[in-house]
This record gives sequence, C-alpha cells and structure tokens, in this order.
Amino acid sequence: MQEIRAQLSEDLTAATTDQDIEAVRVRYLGRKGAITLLRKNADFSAMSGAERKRFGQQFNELKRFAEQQIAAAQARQTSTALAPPSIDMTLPGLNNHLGHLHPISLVQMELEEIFQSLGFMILDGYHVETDFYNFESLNIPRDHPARDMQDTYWLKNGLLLRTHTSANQVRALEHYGAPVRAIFPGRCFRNEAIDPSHENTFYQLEGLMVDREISVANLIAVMRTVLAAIFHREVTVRLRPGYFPFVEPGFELDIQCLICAGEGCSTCKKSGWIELLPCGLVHPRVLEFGQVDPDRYSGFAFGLGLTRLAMMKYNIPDIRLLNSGDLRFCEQFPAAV
Ligand code: FA5
Repeated sequence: MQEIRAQLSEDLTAATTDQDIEAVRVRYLGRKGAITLLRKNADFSAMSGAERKRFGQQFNELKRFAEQQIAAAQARQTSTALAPPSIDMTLPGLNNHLGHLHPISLVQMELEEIFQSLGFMILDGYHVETDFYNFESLNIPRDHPARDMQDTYWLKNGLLLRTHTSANQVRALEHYGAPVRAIFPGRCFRNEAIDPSHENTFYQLEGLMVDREISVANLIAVMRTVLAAIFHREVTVRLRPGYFPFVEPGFELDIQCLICAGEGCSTCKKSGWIELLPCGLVHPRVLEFGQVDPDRYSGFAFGLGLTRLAMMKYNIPDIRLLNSGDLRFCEQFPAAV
C-alpha cells in the first residue's frame, strides 16, 4: 500500500492534462485499477480477525487518499485552463485595416484639384431642391416637354430630389454674381430603369464660368485641359449638337469608350462612344434669373457624368458595382490614408 501511494503521487505530478489525470484515475481506481485489485485479490481467509480489520482500515485510507489527490489534481487543471493566456510581448502587432476610397470619390478629388488650379471654386448644393432651381430658373417652365427628359422623384411637399447638378447654377449666380467660376460635384436622382450604364442614383460634376466675352472656344479649351489631366492621356472626343433649354448653343461631348477602345461593348451600348459631357453657353434667361446682365456677361456650363467618368477611368464594366457596397470591389482602389 505504501508503494501504491508513492507511485500514485508520482503519476499525478507527471499528469499535465485532463486526459492524463483520467488515465491515472483508471489505473488506480478503475475496475481493474491497482487499488481496486488490492481488495479483490486479498486472501481474507488467511488473515486473523485483527489483521482483516487493519487491512480494511489501511485500504479505506489509501482509497480516500487516492480519491482526494485525483480530485485536487482535476481542480488544479481546471483553474489553469481558465487562467488568461500569458501575453507574448515580442509578437508583432495586428495591422489596422484601412478603408478604401470609392472610385467616385477618387475621381471627384482629382477633378476638384484640376479645377481649383484653373481658378474654380468648389460649391455644394442640396439633394432636395425646389422646382424653381431644378427646372424653372433653367428655362424649363412647368409643362415644358424638356421636363420629360429627366424622370423626377417628386416629394409629397412639392419639393424634388434634384435630377441634375445644374440646379446649383442660379443659386451660385444669385450668391456670387459675375464674374464667377465654380464647380458643383454631387449626387443626383432619377426614376430610371437600372442597366449597366444607368443608375437611379449617380454623380455629376457641374461647371459654370461666367465672365466678359466667354465663348465656345473657352469651353472647348477648358474641357480639353480637364479631360487630358484626368485620363493622363489624350482622349478622342466628338462634339454633337445637343439640346438643353438652359444653354444656347448646346452640345454633347462624347469620348471614345476607353473600356473597348471604340470597338463596342455593353458599357457603350456597342456604339464605341460614351456620352460624357453635355455643355453649352449659358442661356441669357438663366443669367437673368441669376440677376446677371446678359448684355454684359456670357458664360459656359457643363454637366459631367462623374459616375460614368469613374467607370471609364477605372475600367468598371457595370455601373451597379459602384452602389453595390461590395467590399471586394472597393478594396481594389487605393486605401484612404
Ligand atoms: C444634364 O443633366 C444636364 N444638366 C447637363 C448640362 C449641364 C447640360 C450644363 C448643359 C449645361 P444629362 O441628362 O444628359 O444632362 O446628364 C448629364 C450626364 O449625367 C450624362 O452625360 C451622364 O454621364 C450622366 N447621367 C445621366 N443620367 C444618368 C444615369 N441614370 N446614370 C448614370 N449617369 C447618368
């Protein structure tokens, strides 16, 4: 019994896991364990009454000792397992995950810099607009067929979600007068069917320059400078006559599709051209609405499709990716630092 007691203590000291301790318990107290067998194999017929009594006492004492020691080892093991892991101060730290700039933000930031270098202010506007600034002050009176060019989200209170950033033109003229050079980047809304190149929520960047003797030549020069700067290369453009009630003359400036190099793809609807930039000379009625004398001043305006420009610049084949909120898409663009 002395030997078993000593051996049990030694085995428990060496046991480091739950499984080790359980194995010790089975080895000593299991059905065929050393302590269990001690009693099973004892030859009580060869013992006197006093010897039987002493054996019984010593056996019970050994069994109690074994049970206590095993229970204590199990308790020790549980408390070690719950203890907090030690901290290894030499391990490298975890990297902070940086967010990524959305491609529209990237293009917008780049354009803002280019226009600022040309002396343009950057102005903000309102997503919710009045009929006056979105339509009427732009020479689009009620019942004018041009209102159908843009499917409008009307609010119950008579206001609307602006359909274009041109809504800022008369606001800027009223506030700053002439001469003025400003751009208004921002989100626009149209109740349109969504396809690879149309969204109901998209971005435009409006530009307005009003001064003495501004002509189409100034408009073309500014547009060429800006497009070359943003694409970092010469871009093939074409001008078509375009109708917008708030410019006269009006143009559509198209760029050759950079995704298919003019071959025709789903983004350019197989035409090889992307309608990018409607523009023209500010209509005298609009100047009048902005309290600017059209006999003294003239100007040009343009409404750049910022969303489409981002698609061209970054070869994004489907406009729906931009509003998808899919991080795998955003993570392809430079991190915000
Ligand atoms: C306008 O919105 C005029 N306000 C632009 C303008 C400004 C003309 C100043 C003259 C002077 P338009 O409806 O064509 O025009 O839209 C301008 C650009 O916005 C388009 O060329 C296109 O690039 C972009 N755009 C229009 N609708 C959508 C749409 N549903 N999804 C994505 N981009 C769009």
